[in-house]
Amino acid sequence: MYTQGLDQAGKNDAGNKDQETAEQLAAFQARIDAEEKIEAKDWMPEAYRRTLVRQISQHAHSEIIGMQPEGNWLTRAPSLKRKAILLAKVQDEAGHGLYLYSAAETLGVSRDQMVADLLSGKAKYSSIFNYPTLSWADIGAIGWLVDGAAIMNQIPLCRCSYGPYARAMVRVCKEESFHQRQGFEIMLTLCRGTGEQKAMAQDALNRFWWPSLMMFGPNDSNSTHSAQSMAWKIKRFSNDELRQKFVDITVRQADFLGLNVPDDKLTFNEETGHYEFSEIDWQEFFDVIAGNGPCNSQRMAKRRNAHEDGAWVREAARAYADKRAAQAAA
Ligand code: FAQ
Repeated sequence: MYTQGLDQAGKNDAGNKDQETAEQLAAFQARIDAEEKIEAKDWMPEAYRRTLVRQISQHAHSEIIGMQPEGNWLTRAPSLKRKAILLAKVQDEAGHGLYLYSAAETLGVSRDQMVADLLSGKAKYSSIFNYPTLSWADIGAIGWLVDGAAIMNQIPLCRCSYGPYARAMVRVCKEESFHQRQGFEIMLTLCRGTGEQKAMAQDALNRFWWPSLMMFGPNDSNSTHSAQSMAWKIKRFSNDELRQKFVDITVRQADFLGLNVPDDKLTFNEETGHYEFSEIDWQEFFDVIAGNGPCNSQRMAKRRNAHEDGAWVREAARAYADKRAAQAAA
């Protein structure tokens, strides 16, 4: 297993934040500033390790919970081809979750612990997956907007200072890029279809636009982790910078589709070369991440059931591993 032998990964020599010396911290920052990759067995400040465990595990949980809204349409996809594509996409998301759990494990946290933190509600997952998928067009909107926002955020993560996370993101981004295109293609097909189909696409955009912008996190002024994460080159761009890049690209794609972005104040500023948009409803965002979004309880209930249903698989794997270990010892 990739993570075997990394039991001490990410732990500083003293295993105690109070004993980190100024020299150690300065030498670590110098490595970051020199664009060196930090690897699992390298010395790192305890706060760097904790930040990565938080972000990578939350990212992994998002991929896993994110399978649910799209999984909802697997049995109702409009054709066999659409069903096969959606099935492959949902499986890709499961794979992303697994790479990310593995990357987090290199930091000395167990997968059992990460899953326990998700199931207890201690760990977050992306706000976007707490919205319902009411029509087939929502599957197009998720690919186009949600995967589109995910790529915007994740391409810079391929240059994250922590090697195992950065490397995991390379393949994830390639797959997300395919997901984004398949979503856009669903939207294009609907927009070139009947009036009813186009209205369905518009309705999906209306419901997914603002939640997609919220995916990038709070405004920079309210982002508790950004300054430190940027100094450590975990994040390369701030939440607002990435959100703006996403708006600038996506509004033009909506124009191409002939759809209206649901924002009366959306205007292109010729001087800055950027679109200006309305204030996000931050109350809604904070309600959703506090567990009070439209589907939070449904998503968590489904995940808990799936975890319980999988208990026999974990038991069987454990029994098999014990048997192999006993054979090897004999
Ligand atoms: N939802 O100080 P910041 C995908 C929390 S993958 C929920 O700005 P940070 C693929 C944040 O955790 C989507 N919580 O935090 C797919 C923190 O709370 P904490 C997931 C959020 O970490 C597509 C607090 O607010 N992608 O979509 C959200 O510096 C289709 C303060 O915020 C990633 O996870 C939110 N939207 O920046 C799958 C990418 N935003 O932890 C299936 C990696 C913020 O102190 C289908 N993550 N919070 O309790 C990141 O880049 C960062 O973690 C940010 C947040 C940018 C999300």
